[in-house]
Amino acid sequence: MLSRTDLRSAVPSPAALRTALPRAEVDVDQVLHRVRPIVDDVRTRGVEAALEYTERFDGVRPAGVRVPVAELTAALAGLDPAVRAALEESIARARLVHGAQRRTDVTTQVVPGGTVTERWVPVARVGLYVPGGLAVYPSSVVMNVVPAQTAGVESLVVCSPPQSDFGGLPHPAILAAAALLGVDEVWAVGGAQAVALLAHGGTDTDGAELAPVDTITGPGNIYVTAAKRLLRGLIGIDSEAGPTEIAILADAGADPAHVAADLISQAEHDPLAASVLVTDSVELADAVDAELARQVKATKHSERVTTALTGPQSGTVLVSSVDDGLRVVDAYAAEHLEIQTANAREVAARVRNAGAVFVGAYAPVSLGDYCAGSNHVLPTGGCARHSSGLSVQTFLRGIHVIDYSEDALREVAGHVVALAEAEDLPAHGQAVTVRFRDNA
Ligand code: HSO
Ligand code: ZN
Repeated sequence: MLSRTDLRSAVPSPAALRTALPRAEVDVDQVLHRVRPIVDDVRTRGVEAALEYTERFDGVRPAGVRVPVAELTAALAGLDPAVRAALEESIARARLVHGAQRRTDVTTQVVPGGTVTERWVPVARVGLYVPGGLAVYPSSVVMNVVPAQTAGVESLVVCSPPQSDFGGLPHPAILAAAALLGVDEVWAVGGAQAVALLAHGGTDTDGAELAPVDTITGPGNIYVTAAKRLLRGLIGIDSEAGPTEIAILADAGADPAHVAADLISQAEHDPLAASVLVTDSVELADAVDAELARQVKATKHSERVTTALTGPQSGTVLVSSVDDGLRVVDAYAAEHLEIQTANAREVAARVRNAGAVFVGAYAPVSLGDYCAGSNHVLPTGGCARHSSGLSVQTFLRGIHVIDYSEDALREVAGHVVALAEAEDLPAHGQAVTVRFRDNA
């Protein structure tokens, strides 16, 4: 079922591997010209423009942007108790992990009387985008809200497209998740117009202010991503989210039924999702193919899964050893990487590039999607080579605070003046020497 790339005779260089490996082409640039007028229009006409685009693209026109708090409470009351319990567990584990990861301020004494402190300060207001579309993900509300709250962000707004099936409100599971997390500001708007409204703010139909945000996070379709790219700078963003990816590095000892199930689990997200198996065992590759044929038939979203698994972005890569496999998965830099080999922990410790690493037979990606405590908003499309997933850090800024006494400044004054002269910026040196002229 999966196409094969055979690298058993030689593994190309990391640069050459980038083109040898399967990967979806998602060209955000190509939609920028369609998204720019929407963003500009929402900047000048605000809510009125956003509601017009909502009507055009989502086929529904809510009375206003802000969802009444009573709707959040009602959605939570109507939530299936089993789903509520699962969300509560997911939130508790995410709070545990993210809480332990919040950075603390670091003060370094450079000389007696001279210190530099790195102070971690949360951004003031954050917009969390939660897509509608193919699937509805209350778990993504958890994954966006928990790190922001843990960072100490005081003002949070969740934004999600209104659904005609639910009376022009975002999906009730999204509203319930927001309520469970203590978020009371939800806007019923999606797509590029949502991102533009979050960035610029506006006035709701009832005259209430919709305050602009400082940072926007959360995955979305290509139009949402394009809008985030256009507005980056005015606002901070997380890394751009492309279709989901799973890579599995497995040897002959892996269970083909588990490997196949995990490949299918992420293919289920999107026809463009990528499922990549990297193995040194042809027998395993064959057994996984047989399992895929069997399991795909039985899975609910088999059409979408089949499209994803047979697309050019998915496939099996044959290598001659686990070490070579590591070179391949490092070059690929998957959003999710499972290690299903002997000594999985030791192999996982050698991984350099991945959004998240799942170790051994009992850590499937779905665990991380919902209930591991880790974050599931992760870099895709090879961005794991340079970026991390969403974390408490995304919502903090490290501010350097410089505190020097008179003596500490006097001690280093000569060096400041020398560097200022060398750069032909004598006024810089002057700003130091002026302080010591009287008592020199
Ligand atoms: N695997 C997705 C996240 C998700 N899975 C949400 C289920 N719900 C991207 O990491
Ligand atoms: Zn998933």
